[in-house]
This record gives sequence, C-alpha cells and structure tokens, in this order.
Amino acid sequence: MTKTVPAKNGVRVVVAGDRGTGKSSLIAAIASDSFPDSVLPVLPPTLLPADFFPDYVPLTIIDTSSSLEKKNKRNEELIGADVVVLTYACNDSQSFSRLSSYWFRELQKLEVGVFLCIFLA
Ligand SMILES: Nc1nc2c(ncn2[C@@H]2O[C@H](COP(=O)(O)OP(=O)(O)OP(=O)(O)O)[C@@H](O)[C@H]2O)c(=O)[nH]1
Ligand SMILES: [Mg+2]
Repeated sequence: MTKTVPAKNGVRVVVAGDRGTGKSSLIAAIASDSFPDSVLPVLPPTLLPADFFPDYVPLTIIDTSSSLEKKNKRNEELIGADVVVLTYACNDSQSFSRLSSYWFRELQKLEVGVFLCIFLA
C-alpha cells in the first residue's frame, strides 16, 4: 500500500482583514469545529495536524492584530504566508470596499502573491 508523503513541511495561512470582521472567530471555529461565544483579540498560531487533511500537509493558521501599532508584525506574517485569507463582514459594506481600497493594495505593496477572500454569514 502506498503511504501518502507530505508535499512540503506545511502550509502557513495568515488571516487578515478589518477590525471585527471575524478573523479570530473563524480560526477558533476551524480549530474546534464550533462557533466560539468569545475569542481572544489575537489567537496564538493554530496548528492543524497533517492527519486532519487527505493530502497529509499540516496547516498553521496565523491570526493578525487590527492595531496600527502591530502593523509591522502583521506585514511580516503576510510576507511569510503561503496563503492569505482576507475577511470582511457581509453586514458592513465598508469592510467589503476596503478589500480593494486597502487590503489588495497592501498585499501588492508587500509583493504577496496568493490570496483568498472569505465571506461572513
Ligand atoms: N453573525 C456573525 N458574527 C460573527 C461571525 N464571525 C464573527 N462574528 C462576530 O463578530 C465579532 C468580531 O469577531 P472577531 O472574531 O473578534 O473579529 P476579529 O476580526 O478577530 O476582530 P479584531 O481582532 O478586533 O480585529 C464577534 O462578536 C463575533 O462573535 C460570523 O460569521 N457571523
Ligand atoms: Mg481578532
């Protein structure tokens, strides 16, 4: 029987988006398989082990802060990302506009190539 070999050491997913758009809740929900009543403002890195996935690649999910003072740290995380998840709140049209007016530009400036948008219910 063929054993599945990991393609690489892991995938680093960085979650960014405007304040209050559900970054930390999304990560907590993925990690616990349920929507959290409350979450820390910034979660520590969340490791989803390889056996969580059919292709056997572990995932590390990095939460980011919305504080301006933490922008440098956030940018470092974005530069080191394999995948960027941008969040917006569907009940906040401004957070949607900010995807193009701020976040896409910010990723371009940082020369971050890959990104994915997600929607909140
Ligand atoms: N209805 C609804 N509420 C959500 C959803 N995701 C998050 N929330 C709520 O939105 C609020 C903000 O969620 P957080 O996960 O703290 O958002 P955040 O982007 O991490 O916020 P900051 O860390 O302050 O930038 C909380 O009250 C959540 O319960 C969602 O998918 N649907
Ligand atoms: Mg948060």
